[in-house]
Amino acid sequence: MNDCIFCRIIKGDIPSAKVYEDELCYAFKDINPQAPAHVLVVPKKHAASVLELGEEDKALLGHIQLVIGKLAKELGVSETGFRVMTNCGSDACQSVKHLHYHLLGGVQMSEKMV
Ligand code: DGP
Repeated sequence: MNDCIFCRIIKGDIPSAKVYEDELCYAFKDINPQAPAHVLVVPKKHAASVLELGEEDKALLGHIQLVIGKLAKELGVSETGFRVMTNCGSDACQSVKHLHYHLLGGVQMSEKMV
């Protein structure tokens, strides 16, 4: 989508600090990091959220989970722990309408989720 900022990042039209890329997904450092390690993992296929994905996307979603684990190791947070979250919709304050997973680590986090 031309007007989607993450699609434009994936295409290279907008610069990003890339940490990983393969045929299905792209990962880059969050512009406004909330933790020492804060990476966004996004599918190359545009979907606003998981609500727009279906059975045909099962392999893609599984692949992203495995990439997140690989990146957690590469970022050095797999031993200490990390958090993975995706915001969906207004109550969750989703600001970019392209499915993305926040990978956060490198700091002791709170037990609170909201
Ligand atoms: P969310 O609130 O879950 O939709 O988070 C969107 C995240 O995307 C937010 O943490 C900031 C990040 N972000 C927004 N625009 C850009 C950008 O142009 N570059 C990078 N690297 N991150 C961005």
